[in-house]
Amino acid sequence: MRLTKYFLPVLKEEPKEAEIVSHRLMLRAGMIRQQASGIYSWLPLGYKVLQKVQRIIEEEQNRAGAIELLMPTLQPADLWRESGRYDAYGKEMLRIKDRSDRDLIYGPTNEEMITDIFRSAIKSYKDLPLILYHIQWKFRDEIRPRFGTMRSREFLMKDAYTFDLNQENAVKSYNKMFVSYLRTFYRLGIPAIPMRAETGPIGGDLSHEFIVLAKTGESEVFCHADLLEKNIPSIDLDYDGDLSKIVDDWTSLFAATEDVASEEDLIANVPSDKRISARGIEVGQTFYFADKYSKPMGADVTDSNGKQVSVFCGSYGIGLTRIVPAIIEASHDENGIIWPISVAPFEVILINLRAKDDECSNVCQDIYNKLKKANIDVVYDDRDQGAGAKFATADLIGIPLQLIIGPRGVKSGEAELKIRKSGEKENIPLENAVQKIIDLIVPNRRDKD
Ligand code: P5A
Repeated sequence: MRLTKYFLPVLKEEPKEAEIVSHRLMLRAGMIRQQASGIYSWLPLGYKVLQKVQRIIEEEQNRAGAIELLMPTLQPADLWRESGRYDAYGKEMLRIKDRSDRDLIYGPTNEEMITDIFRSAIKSYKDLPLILYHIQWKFRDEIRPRFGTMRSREFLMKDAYTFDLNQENAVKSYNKMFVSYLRTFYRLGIPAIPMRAETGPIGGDLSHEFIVLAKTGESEVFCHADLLEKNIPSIDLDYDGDLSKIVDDWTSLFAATEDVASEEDLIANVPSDKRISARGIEVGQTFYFADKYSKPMGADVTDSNGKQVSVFCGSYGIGLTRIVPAIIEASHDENGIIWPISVAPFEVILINLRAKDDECSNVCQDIYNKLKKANIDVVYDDRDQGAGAKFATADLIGIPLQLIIGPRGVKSGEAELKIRKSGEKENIPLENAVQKIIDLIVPNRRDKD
């Protein structure tokens, strides 16, 4: 992509409405635009990040054996009357009438609809276990939407649903999602800690919130410091093997949100030098609620004795539009965003310091072509602007590598390579530039570990 042909409406001034750094930087970097309270457009740069986040989540869900489908945003109220949640959900649910006066809702979640899909097709224990998921917009009429897309009214969620014959198998499915979440957040550059949590309007008696520690986080949390040092299960993991050891390893150390535990619990359960009392961002949550929906909605299967039984279920959410600001909260400096390579909107920015100089532009064009050919996601700053403005934009939008080429370097056969994260700069021979970038990017995409 060439910046002269792109749509990147960066802001010069500090947006006054933004209270936290991620919101400020997403507005300044031209990633989002607010259209109404808690409702946002995703501009090209932001949308590119959101799509990379989505791809990683899909890869890890698929790896764990979940199957993707797509349910609509609008749902008939009658489904929610069957489960009893139409009245129970309260004012957060956006209720709509169509022209025939039928009640619809804009889905805040999909337990009812997936249960309806399940019961229409699955009748036998032989078709279990089953894990289905989709990535779709949700609406919750939050009292206090704030912090940009961190807590919005319309937001993009990945929601998975597991169906099993009995509790023992349902726990195996829960563990699959639990482990896949550890891997997903690691790949997104925000290793998240699973913590015991309240179940709220989703229900059930077992739940974990996946928390990224951050000063600006909305949740008060307590945990054992060793959880920050744990290893993430590798890509060679066998999802059909026994995952209970991994889950036990993570859940045996104390970690809980303030809704289920207190500072006193932390003191009672964790040695003094290992106590963490902090704030965090909830990027995902898992629930096991057995037959809460399957029973009232008649989602039964015949078991091996020919008996009809309600299926045992769980649901598993990740907030995609919250993950983007969560990554920024975890990774930025005073000049702007610092993207992890795995979700960076572009992996490299090629900065032409003299767009009007033919020789310099030819060298840049050649390197640009070679990087594209090598499948490096590159953006080419070919704008006719001063060096200072170009460096400021590159830092603000957080591209991990900056390859800087000017007329002097072209004469001496050198380019400058800057690493956004460390600020390190190095002169490299022009003829090695492409290979050097490949070597820095490809092994750090986190798609092979
Ligand atoms: C699990 C999947 C559920 O809704 N039903 C289907 C269950 N869980 S949840 O915890 O309520 O939401 C899942 C994740 O969605 C994100 N999220 C939000 N993101 C932005 N703005 C909001 N207002 C918002 N509400 C929820 C969170 O990441 C949450 O973990």
